[in-house]
Amino acid sequence: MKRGLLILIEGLDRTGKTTQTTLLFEKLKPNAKLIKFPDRTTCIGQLIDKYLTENDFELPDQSVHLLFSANRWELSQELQRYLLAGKHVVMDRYVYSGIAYSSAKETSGMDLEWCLRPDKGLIKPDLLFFLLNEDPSDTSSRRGFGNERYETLQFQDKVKDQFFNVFRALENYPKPNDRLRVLNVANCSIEKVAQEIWSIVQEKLAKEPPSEFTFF
Ligand code: 2DT
Repeated sequence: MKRGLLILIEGLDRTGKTTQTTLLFEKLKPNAKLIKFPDRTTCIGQLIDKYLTENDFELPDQSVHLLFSANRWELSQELQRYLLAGKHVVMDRYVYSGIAYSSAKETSGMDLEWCLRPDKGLIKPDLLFFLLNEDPSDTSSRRGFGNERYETLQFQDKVKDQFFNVFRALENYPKPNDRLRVLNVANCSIEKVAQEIWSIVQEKLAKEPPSEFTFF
């Protein structure tokens, strides 16, 4: 049986990731699953949620990083099972967010290599979309921005730089790459972005799917 594709959508806060993952999932249904990280429903996910939403709940940055990674490992076998059963998995955030957000915390001494280590061995996506809003002040005007930890313009700017450092380190960015597509979504309608994503996904689906997994 052909295995399913792992399609990941990454980006800064409020760039439309969740909307786009949902729209793509709807198009691929019923042969698809939707996975969002952090998955706040698991025991580890509940701790992460408390950290993100309660300002007085403090944890060392290193512990938080490891919790996010542990949250991915919690779902890793399920993920592999879905893909092997031929289901496509649409994913909202993953390892790239994990590294970019943690390494943007400059005082904690967690560099890219440190951050990647606990995620080593997780399945790599077949397609990775990075939604970029070139004007971050635009993002902040979206509903709900500022409610959670990390949602400040200054921090988002650092995270953006770190995303590109991660892409340089892991995906050979800016050289052409089969996996990574950077989409500038500033001033684009939801429908236009969805269309662009869908045409790239269809192109990928038309090709012979890779039988082997690649891992971080
Ligand atoms: P959402 O707003 O998408 O629910 O994310 N984050 C996420 C990390 O710091 N590390 C990770 O590994 C992941 C997956 C990004 C909540 C916040 O959690 C951050 C924003």
